[in-house]
Amino acid sequence: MLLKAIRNLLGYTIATADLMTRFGRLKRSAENQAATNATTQSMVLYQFYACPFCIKTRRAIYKLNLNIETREASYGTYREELESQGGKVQVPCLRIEENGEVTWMYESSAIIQYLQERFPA
Ligand SMILES: N[C@@H](CCC(=O)N[C@@H](CS)C(=O)NCC(=O)O)C(=O)O
Repeated sequence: MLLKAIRNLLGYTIATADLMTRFGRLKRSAENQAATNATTQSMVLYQFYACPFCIKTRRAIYKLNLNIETREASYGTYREELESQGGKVQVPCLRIEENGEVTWMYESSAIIQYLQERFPA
């Protein structure tokens, strides 16, 4: 209980520090950004807001200037969805729906690498 509270406090502190130190986003032409936005519409990031791995992933998404919906999976419907459809409750997890196929990508480093390769600077 106490450990959980400390972990949450730390997580929210890191999340706030992240928001306060976000400089420089990738700039694209209007057309390129519109095409990128269209592609990322098929992606959703399941996350816990104060999880350090999720903060790291959100920061990379910000830097790459990607509009990816986030879903809070620490409780409720999105948690159940992540477990039943993704296979386990572990965040971050990127849900990618393309050509009628759904992929649940776990591991922050794998997600960041995938996004960097898919949307290069
Ligand atoms: N190696 C993973 C670690 C992810 C991880 O440990 N996530 C924790 C939250 S910080 C989690 O999903 N825990 C499951 C739970 O608390 O139910 C990554 O880099 O994504």
